[in-house]
Amino acid sequence: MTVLDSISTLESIRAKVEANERLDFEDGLALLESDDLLALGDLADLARRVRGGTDDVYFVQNLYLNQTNVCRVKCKFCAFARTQKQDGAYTLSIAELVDDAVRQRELTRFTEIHMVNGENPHVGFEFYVDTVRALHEALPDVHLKLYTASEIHHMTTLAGLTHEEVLRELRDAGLGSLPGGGAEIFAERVRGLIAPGKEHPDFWFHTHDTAHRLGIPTHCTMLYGHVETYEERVDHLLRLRDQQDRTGGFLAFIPLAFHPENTVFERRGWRFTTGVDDLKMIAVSRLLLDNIPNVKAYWIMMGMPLAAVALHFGANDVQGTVVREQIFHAAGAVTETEQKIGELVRYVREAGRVPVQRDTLYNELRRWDD
Ligand code: V47
Repeated sequence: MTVLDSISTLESIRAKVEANERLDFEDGLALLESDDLLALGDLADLARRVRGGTDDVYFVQNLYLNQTNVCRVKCKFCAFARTQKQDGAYTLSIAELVDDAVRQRELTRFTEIHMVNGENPHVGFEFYVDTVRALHEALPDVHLKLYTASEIHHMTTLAGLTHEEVLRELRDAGLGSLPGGGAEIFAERVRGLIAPGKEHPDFWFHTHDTAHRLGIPTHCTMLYGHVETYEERVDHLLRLRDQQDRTGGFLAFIPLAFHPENTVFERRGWRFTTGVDDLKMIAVSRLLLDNIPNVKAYWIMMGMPLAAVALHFGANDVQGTVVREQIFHAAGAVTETEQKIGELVRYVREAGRVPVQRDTLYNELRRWDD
C-alpha cells in the first residue's frame, strides 16, 4: 500500500469509528498493514471513547496457580508442559494446592485465583471437581477463574460427559469464570502447524458458548507473533466478535505475544515480537472487537512500561498483581512475576489515567482519582 493509499484508508476507517460503525475484514487487514503506529493508537483510543470508555484503567489483585504442568498435547509453542516422565513434571495434590493458596492469602488480599494447567491424562474428572470445591470451601470470597476451554474439553473426554455437564458440575463446586487460553489461532492451517494435537476450534467455541448460556462469564485470547498471517489474525478476531454477538459473555480480550524461548520455534530462529507489533495488536483488537468491553495489556508479557503506553492504544486493563506466573516465564519472559499495587497505580497515573482496582466481574473495589 502506498503512503497516500494508507492515509485515505485510515481516514475512511476513522469516519466509521466516529460514527460507531462496525469495521469489516478489509478494515482489519488495512489496520494491521499500516505502519502509522500513532494513527492506530489514536483511532483505537477514539473507538474506546466513542463506545463509552472513560479514563478508568482496571487491575485485579490476583493469585496465579498451576496445579499441574503434565500435558498430553505437546503444543509446539509451549515451554511449560511436560510429559509425566520428563524432568520437572509436577502435579500438586489438592491439599498442597489449597494450603499454598491459603498461605498466600495471609500475605496478600487477592480477590481472584487464576489457574490454567496442562491437560493431564493421569487424573480423573473428580480431581478437578474436588479441587474447585476445596478451593471454594477454603476461600469462599475469592473468585475462581479456572481452566481454559481446552482443559474443559479434555475433562469431557475424561468423564464421558458433555461440555454442559462438566461446566455445571464445576460451577456447582464453586467455579466463577473461565480464562481465555487455548484459543491460540483458530485458522486450521496455523493450528495444524503449532498445535496439531489440540482440539478443533469448534470445541473452544462450544465451551465458551455453553459457559455463557449457563451464566458463566469467560475471557478470550489470541496467541500471535509466530506463523500466522495478518488475515488469520483478523479472522480470529472476527470469529470472537461473532461469538460475542451470539452470547455476550466475554468479559475481556487479551492478545498474547508468542515467547519462543525453550520451544521448538526457538531452534528454528523465531524471535520475540517487537513493541510495535504488540501495540498494533492492542489497537486492532480494540477497533475490531466493538462488543467486548475490555482489552487487557498483559504486563507479564509486554512489561509494565509498554503496557502503560498500550493504555493510549485501546487497552483499559493491565490484568493484575499476578504472583508466580509460569507459562510466559518458561518461554523467556524477563518481566517480574509480581507487581505491587502501588507500582500499578504509579504506572497508570503516569499514563494520565485513573487506576481502579476491580474484582473479576469488573465491579469497582477502589479508585485512585485524587
Ligand atoms: O493458551 C502458552 C499461551 C495461554 C506460550 O483469561 C503462550 O485473563 C506465549 O490462558 N508464548 C494460557 N504464549 C494463558 C492464559 C491466559 C493468560 C493471561 C490472561 C488470561 C485471561 C489467560 O498462554 C495458552 C497459550 O495461548 N502460551 N505458551 C508461549 N510460549
